[in-house]
Amino acid sequence: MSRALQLAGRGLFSTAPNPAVGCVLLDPAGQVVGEGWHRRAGEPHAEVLALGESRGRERGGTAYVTLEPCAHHGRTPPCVDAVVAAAPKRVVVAMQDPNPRVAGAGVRRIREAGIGVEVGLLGAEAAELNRGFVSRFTRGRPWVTVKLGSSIDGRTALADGSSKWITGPAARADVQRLRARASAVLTGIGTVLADDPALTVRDARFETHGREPLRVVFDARGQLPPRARVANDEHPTLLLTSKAGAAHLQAHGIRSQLQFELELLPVDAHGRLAPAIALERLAERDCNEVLVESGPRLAGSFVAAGLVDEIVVYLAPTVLGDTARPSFVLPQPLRSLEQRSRFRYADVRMVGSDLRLTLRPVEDHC
Ligand code: AOF
Ligand code: ZN
Repeated sequence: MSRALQLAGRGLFSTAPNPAVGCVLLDPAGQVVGEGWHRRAGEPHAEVLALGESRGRERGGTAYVTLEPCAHHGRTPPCVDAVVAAAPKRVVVAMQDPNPRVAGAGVRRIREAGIGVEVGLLGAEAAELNRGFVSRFTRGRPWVTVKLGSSIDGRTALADGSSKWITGPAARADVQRLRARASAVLTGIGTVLADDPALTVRDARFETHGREPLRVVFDARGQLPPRARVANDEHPTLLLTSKAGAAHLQAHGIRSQLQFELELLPVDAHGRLAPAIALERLAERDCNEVLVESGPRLAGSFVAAGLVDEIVVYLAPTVLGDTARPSFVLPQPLRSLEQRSRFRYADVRMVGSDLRLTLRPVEDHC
């Protein structure tokens, strides 16, 4: 199963919206006779590729699959039929498929065919690999990672907005890995106006097989400037705005000149777009993982809404002082320490000359 997970990981940057899945087949003597991993949505699933390699030698042996074999007709026929026809003695599955079109039906079919089936081996690792896919089906929203580059005093830019380059080249290259696994990279109009980022994946180390993250811009008031890079290239961009914002873009001719898709969202009393609703819409668009690369307000609104699953901070060994911009601006100041969001350090390591901290929320027990 460990090998199957390793194979599955090869699809990490390319399978979305599908999950990354790996399969290893053993013959009755315990020899590996077939391996497969899912590469792209629309292409064959892991089991079918592994069976193509083993060509019958798996009969009476064992099949290891990191996700329950599918039982539905999607872009490809059900894998469970192929698995049952191959007649292994035993099928070991790391985790059940959260997709309601499968959801236990694959495991049931194998059992009904009289083949031994076990679920749960390295299940946590399999779920972590497909955290976005699992989140989309179980919570109706994507997995959310917030990325920050800051000084040791938590500052991300000088007061005038200048922020290139606080962290080093290795940290910036590492961000490419985060982008490459994301279905969407989300930012605010403030960042577009200040930095004009391209938010694209341009690193051959992360093979996306042509898939690219959707760039999503929160722009409640419709301030997208005509020359914004996110709206002047061939990569896909989605602008989330309000009714008033859309009218503003229309009135300024922005809508017709540029390359982007528009989606209207409701606004709160302060004219702000709600992150929770935006995430629901992104899940409806099959987004598994979202990377937030924004300024302090949008990042702060995600944290305050309890919508952050992971924070990745690249901490540069420098001090920018109190007039520089903070990492997070919360929509409401905290009135007591009890209100603070709590995280734990899940991983800490050096990336070039910077420190990379990975944080996960502490689950509330109250
Ligand atoms: C498997 N093995 O390798 C994958 C599975 O549209 P399709 O046909 O590609 O089906 C996509 C769904 O199939 C996906 O949402 C998930 O439930 C399952 N993915 N299943 O048995 C695989 N990639
Ligand atoms: Zn399948």
